[in-house]
Amino acid sequence: MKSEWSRVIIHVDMDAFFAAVEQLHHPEWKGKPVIVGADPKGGKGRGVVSTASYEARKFGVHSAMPISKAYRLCPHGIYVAPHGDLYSDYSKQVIEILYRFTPAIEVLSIDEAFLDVSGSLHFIDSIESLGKEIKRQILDEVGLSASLGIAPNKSVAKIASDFKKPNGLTIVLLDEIQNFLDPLPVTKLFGVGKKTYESLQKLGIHSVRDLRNYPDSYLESKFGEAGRHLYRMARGIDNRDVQVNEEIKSISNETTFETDQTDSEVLKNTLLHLSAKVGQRLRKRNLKGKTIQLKIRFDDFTTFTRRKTLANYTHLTDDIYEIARRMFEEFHPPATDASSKRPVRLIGIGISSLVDEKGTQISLWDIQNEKKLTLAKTVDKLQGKFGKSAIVHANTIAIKKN
Ligand code: TTP
Ligand code: MG
Repeated sequence: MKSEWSRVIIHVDMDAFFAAVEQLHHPEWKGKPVIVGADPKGGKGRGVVSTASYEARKFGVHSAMPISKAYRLCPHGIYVAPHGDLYSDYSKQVIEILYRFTPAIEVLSIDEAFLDVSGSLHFIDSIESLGKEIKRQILDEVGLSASLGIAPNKSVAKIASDFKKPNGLTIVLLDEIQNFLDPLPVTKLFGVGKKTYESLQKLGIHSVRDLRNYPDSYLESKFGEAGRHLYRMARGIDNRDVQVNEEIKSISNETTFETDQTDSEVLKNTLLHLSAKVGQRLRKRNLKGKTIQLKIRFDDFTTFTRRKTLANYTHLTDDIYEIARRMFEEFHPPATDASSKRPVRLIGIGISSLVDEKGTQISLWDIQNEKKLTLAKTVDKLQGKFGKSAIVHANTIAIKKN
């Protein structure tokens, strides 16, 4: 492949994803303004727009807009409540297609992913035909349209996928990066939020080209570390690798004490705190595990691990703690006095043999899907459902502080 491709990174982003899935399920909604989000209640509704079909965007409706405003702009629109499970299902189908092209995939959210196809180039005729093929397979097999950006790095690829939405395919070669970025508004650069944009505007910086007039040192003096980031982003410099989502085989948390501990109460409280953390992480990922591991490192750095496999899968803090405590007491028997106990430097709890909540072996996608599920599950809901362990968690933090 040509030398302008040091690496080939593809950013895939589905078009109007939630709305497009709704249109797929209701063919009569195709070509119409579909708005997914809160109930507009005739203009009096509270809440926001999740997304809007491109037909609705023509009226000015967009994500995160108050639903009441959307209703004013587009009263004849088709308003739909979100169907999270359905979107997850489609997301899974799309990701499965992407895996045909490379195993080097980083799923960013429910509807976007980076692919590093640098290693697959000898299989293909051209970058363009590869991009077209990915889009074709998604459209033919799933029925949805995606926009792709292809570039030598992640940040340029992401900007490129957004460049010709919907149904776009934008390829930016290494020596085209600067010409591609220069005319764009700085808001297109990764990390330029509202605040940074306002500060940049005050300096008269609107486009990427404007930003490039300022040296590294000036931007750093104005914005600190973020200034150096801006300098690099404006030049399309980004060496970050695609972070391949790996299957999670275990979940663990550990704590190193500032001073070595002999106090069993402190140690057990720490175990409880760690159990709560592990439990929360399992529940958040809709996972359960069967094998609990205790890790303990003493003041002389000797380290032991103990494992115990339960009869049933669990994601409960209490179950994890109970087993961990019993294993811990092998090292620190409750009846012995503190002076004869070895000082502990580090203590950790892990859980493995993971399955999803329904008890089936977890697949790679289920792990990636965890990120997406957090979109739909609000923290409130999580805390409401698992309030007890959230409180335990808080208590044990407090105990540690005292
Ligand atoms: P996006 O990819 O940002 O938006 P989109 O796919 O709807 O439209 P496009 O990419 O063509 O511009 O987000 C993906 C999905 O995430 C979106 O369909 C709905 C959801 N979402 C929200 O629920 N709230 C939000 O504020 C945003 C931005 C997205
Ligand atoms: Mg999208």
